[in-house]
Amino acid sequence: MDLRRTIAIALAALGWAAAASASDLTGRIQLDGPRPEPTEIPVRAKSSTYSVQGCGTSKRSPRLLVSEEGGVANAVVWLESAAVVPAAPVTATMDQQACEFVPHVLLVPRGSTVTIGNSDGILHNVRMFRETQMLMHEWQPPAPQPNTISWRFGEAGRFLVRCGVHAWMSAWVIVAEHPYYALSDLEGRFTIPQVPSGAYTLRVWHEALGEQQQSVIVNPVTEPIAIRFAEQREE
Ligand SMILES: [Cu+2]
Repeated sequence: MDLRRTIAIALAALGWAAAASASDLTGRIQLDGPRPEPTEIPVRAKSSTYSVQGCGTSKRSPRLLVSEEGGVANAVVWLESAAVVPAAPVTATMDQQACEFVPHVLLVPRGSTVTIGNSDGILHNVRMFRETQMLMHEWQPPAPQPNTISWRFGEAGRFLVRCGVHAWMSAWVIVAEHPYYALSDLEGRFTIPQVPSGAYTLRVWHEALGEQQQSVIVNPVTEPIAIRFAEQREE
């Protein structure tokens, strides 16, 4: 085999290895400036018809959770330009506990089924919206009565869940169209696992801070990505 042919084969093998390699993309969402004070919301039902028993007297808004080091929780991070390969659907659970949806943000692949429960001893009223369109409106009797609602998410997108009688109760179901999505933890850290090497547009959405995007090159030596939000939007 002549040298030129050997080199050509070696280069082709290297190129294949680079294209086939995948690595975790990690990073951190950070809010610059002083840590915002949590917003306290007084607990009051829509009317005296509805109970707030077990809800406490006030709630901390879950909309913007910032750690002592400035890390932002519950930001959704995804690679917009990633090839659309479906992720396997799952069955996930969202519960109502002490008049809060748990978790506040739930990330699932498209095609997944989410079961919304009510562990509280009072009536809740689950409503789900996609932008301004209301997709669901269900009364949920108190536990221990059977009271779960299941919903299959056939389309990707962001779905807002609210309770119609307890105004502070809200949550999000984020339905991902491919596997390259992640949710930031309480320290603002995220990991998008096993991303094929290449150039992407990284997008970030947070319900109180808005959206950002930046270009990223993913390869086995990519450093953790820092994403900074500069200011807090109005509640
Ligand atoms: Cu409620």
